[in-house]
Amino acid sequence: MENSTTPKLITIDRHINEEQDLHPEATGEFTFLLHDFTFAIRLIEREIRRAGLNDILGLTENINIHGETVKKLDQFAFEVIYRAMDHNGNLCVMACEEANGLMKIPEKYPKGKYVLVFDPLDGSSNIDVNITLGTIFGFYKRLDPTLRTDGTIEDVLQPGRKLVAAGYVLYGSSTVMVYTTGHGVNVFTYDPTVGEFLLTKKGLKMPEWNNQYSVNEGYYHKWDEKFRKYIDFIKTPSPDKKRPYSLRYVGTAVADVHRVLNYGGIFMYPGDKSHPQGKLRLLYEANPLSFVIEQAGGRATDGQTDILDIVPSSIHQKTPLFIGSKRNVDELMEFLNS
Ligand code: AHM
Ligand code: MG
Repeated sequence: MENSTTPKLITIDRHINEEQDLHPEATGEFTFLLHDFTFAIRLIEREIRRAGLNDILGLTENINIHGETVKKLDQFAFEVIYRAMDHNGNLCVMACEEANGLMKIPEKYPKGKYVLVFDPLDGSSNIDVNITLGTIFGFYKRLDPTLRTDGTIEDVLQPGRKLVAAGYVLYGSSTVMVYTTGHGVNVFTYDPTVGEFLLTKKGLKMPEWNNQYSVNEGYYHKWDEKFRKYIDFIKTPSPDKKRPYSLRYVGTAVADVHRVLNYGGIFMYPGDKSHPQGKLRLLYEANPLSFVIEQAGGRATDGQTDILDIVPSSIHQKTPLFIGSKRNVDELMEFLNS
């Protein structure tokens, strides 16, 4: 039987091991971390796929730090990730959209050299209506990796440029994990029959341009003049038929950015009169998504600074986000800088 051209079947664990082999200095700690993280993701994926059957839809009685009512599935995802990651000895601290302060590693467990930041369930408003959800994550090395003490706020407040790995999981028509360690973007698709993530795209590069845009245009009246002009421009028909652009908006950042990653175009969540910093969080959403998009050849900015160069000053800091194909973001910047 001819099998020399058949692509290799690679699980995410195998892929992580192979990447580790490229770094002789690697201790294997990071491999363990990702192994535990993908285990948590499998549990979340199982719960999402059974949502509606397992009394998990709807609200809890808790209000989170952002004043939003926490949904049951949000709470579940948050707890599962924390419980899968708190005891493996490789993390020194975690921070997450749903927790008020830093999430410490319990005293009884050893502390390691990595920091985890995450948005356990992105797209909460879509939970009860069967629309695509996501999980976003990023790993940093702590500032002094030789320490074995609790991680500090300084360990968490590092710019996105310092991420050692980041990505997201998209619970869509299938579940995919999109992941980078700074050596290109790899996509793994979950096979629920065997419980494994399998490598389905390696070194993904995004289109340089596309005439699709994604933004909550209901806020048009609150945007500043320059941004409105850009939106008016991309909707105005042009003789070469490249405009008007098509609008696509799911309302789950992971889903909107994933479409942009694959098809090209631009996703935007700008600041506005009542929310100058927009809605999305720098640490848990903008940074990991921007790391992926840059690694795929795209661009991400807050309108002035590349997202990955912003030095955070607080863990729940928000930022305007303009992210996508390089030429699309460049075009927007011409309007913002005019
Ligand atoms: P969440 O993490 O609480 O779900 O909030 C973030 C979500 C993003 O996924 C999405 O892009 C945005 O909120 C949608 O906000 P809006 O409803 O204002 O368009
Ligand atoms: Mg979110």
